Amino acid sequence: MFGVATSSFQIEGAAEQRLPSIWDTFCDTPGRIEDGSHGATACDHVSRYRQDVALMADLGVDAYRFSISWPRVMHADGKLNTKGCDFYLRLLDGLNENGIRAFATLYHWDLPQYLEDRGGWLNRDTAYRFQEYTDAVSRVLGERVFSWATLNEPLCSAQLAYELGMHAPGFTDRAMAKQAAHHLLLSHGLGMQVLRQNCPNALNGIVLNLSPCHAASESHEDRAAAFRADQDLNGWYAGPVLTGAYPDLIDQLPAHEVPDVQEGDMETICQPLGFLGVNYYSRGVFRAAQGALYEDVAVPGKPLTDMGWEIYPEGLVEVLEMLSDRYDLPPIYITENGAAMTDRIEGGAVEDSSRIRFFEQHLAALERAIAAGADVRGYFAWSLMDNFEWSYGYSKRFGLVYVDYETQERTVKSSYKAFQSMLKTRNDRSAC
Ligand code: IFM
Repeated sequence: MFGVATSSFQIEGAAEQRLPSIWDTFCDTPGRIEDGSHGATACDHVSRYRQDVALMADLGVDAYRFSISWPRVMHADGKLNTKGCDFYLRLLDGLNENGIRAFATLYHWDLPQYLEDRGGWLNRDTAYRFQEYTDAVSRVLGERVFSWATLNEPLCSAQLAYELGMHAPGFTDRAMAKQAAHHLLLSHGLGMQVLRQNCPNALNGIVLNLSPCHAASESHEDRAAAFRADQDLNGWYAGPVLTGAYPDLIDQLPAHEVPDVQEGDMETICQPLGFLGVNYYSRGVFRAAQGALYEDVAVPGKPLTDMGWEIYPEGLVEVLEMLSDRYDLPPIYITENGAAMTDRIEGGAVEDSSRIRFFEQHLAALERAIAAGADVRGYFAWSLMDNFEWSYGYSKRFGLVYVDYETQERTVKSSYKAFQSMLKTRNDRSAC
């Protein structure tokens, strides 16, 4: 199954038709977004979704992964906002009419601001509010959705948002990050219970971002640092979800950084999964550092994307191997993979050959992983179109479709045409 992915805050716009989210507040805070921009309009997808669905139909994808904006579909009193839901009903109808399967993510970082005002993910109650939201939304949209994911990349919602200050709400405290991570994981477990009840025939799961963690040198110290990084970045999320336990790193944390885990939480978090979504972008290289669990280092001379991330296709094989070595796995979907490149529109065209090469290399790596036994059922390119890249604003372009943010004109890039031709060749072959 091949698809493309997006998320609500990054593309939807129509901010005036929903409640504010933590990302509105973050964008309103000077200095938080690199280019000083705001996600309020983004790709104006709420008005232009028909055109965007047509672009997907023309691309020939089997599936579309998008997220639902919690502040669009719920009122602050916990009641469903039926007007907000109508947008998703129309979108889902459009997808279904074109034979495109809907992969809906419930939480891709746009927490309603009213919940942040009550403590956000530091407040255990937010996990129960997530369960309530999951229940309301899955009852209304459930029949039209092929697959539900509870969370997208809880690592980012916890670490980037509470420890590194790079994402909303922008705190810089590891103890907070660990507590937020626990409540996010709890919300996943509570959400899964509801999804199993309301949508037993859907493919229900979670999406994690995973990266191989390499040591900067063969020294014992650097290898130990890379091992800690792996536990902190990968195991902290995959472990609880797939085995019901945090990695051993939990015993090395100072007491005030150990999250409050209540009786039964780990069982709640470890629910049977219909699928595991894996987002893969790059590897990490780590060394030991005074006063830190690990420090990441840039390896000179490696090919980089416009995000400064190393292009490392073999990492996809390594991540899939690591998962199967460690866990009993459900079927896997690569729910995001892609690259920001310095695209230029010239004469109405965008020649993004470096992105085409990126996809070719990663799909070849995926083929190797599947040949080695990985049970991967689908692959989603990030992203359908250029969009609001969080704290980088509109300065980074990941799309197969170029967006002119002044006019909202969409222009398909060469990578879109390459993806389209790959899908067409596949369909022609399977017809023989
Ligand atoms: O744009 C993000 C997306 O929201 C989550 N995964 C990584 C992408 C690129 O940074």
